[in-house]
Amino acid sequence: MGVLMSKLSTLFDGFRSDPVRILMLGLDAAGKTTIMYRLKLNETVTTIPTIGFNVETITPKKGLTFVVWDVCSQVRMRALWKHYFQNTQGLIYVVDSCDRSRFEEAHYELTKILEAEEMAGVPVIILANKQDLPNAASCSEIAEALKLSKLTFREWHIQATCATNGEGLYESMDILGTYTEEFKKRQSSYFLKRVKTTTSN
Ligand code: G3D
Ligand code: MG
Repeated sequence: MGVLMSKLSTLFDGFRSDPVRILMLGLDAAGKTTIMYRLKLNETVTTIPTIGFNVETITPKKGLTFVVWDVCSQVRMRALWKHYFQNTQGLIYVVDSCDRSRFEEAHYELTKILEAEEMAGVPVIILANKQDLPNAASCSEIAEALKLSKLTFREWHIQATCATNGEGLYESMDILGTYTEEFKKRQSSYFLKRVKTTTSN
């Protein structure tokens, strides 16, 4: 029994250094694809509305590898988001900080995502993007509009970003890395406890 537990522990230690599966969502035109390629290439790419999804492996810092799924977000396609939830270890939720008229919609969609069973406990980083534009809402204004203080049973953080010059992106990925590490540890200890209970019954 002890040997089995220690083998499982070693197995999960191995998982910890595996790439982390990150889902990036948010309303259309919030800046998701721009963020993805800023992180991947450190340059601003010309984007067209995403059809289907983009998936890229990014390494925001040494020893931290994310596989980021940037899924199309036009209204009629949002019903497909749920098909990407399984095995997600971190969520990046991007908000256009200038588009106050859509904060309520952004809140509605975020709530729906986080209510899904597969997303239970998954940490979330909210990117208050387009901070370079005049009249961009602050993080606290967006936090209030998205009712972030009501988020429970998961770690979250809101970060001001500008995808076109990269400001705030690396800091937020660093925090996400820490959160996903904790999430993976909690998942493996939960799994180990379940194995222990099953084998001792
Ligand atoms: P999406 O993938 O979330 O749908 P995109 O959004 O990455 O396609 O970006 C939508 C538009 O917002 C793009 O402009 C892009 O250049 C712009 N954008 C993204 N991030 C920022 C930012 O931080 N600041 C500013 N000023 N613009 C940003 P176009 O003109 O191509 O539609
Ligand atoms: Mg896109």
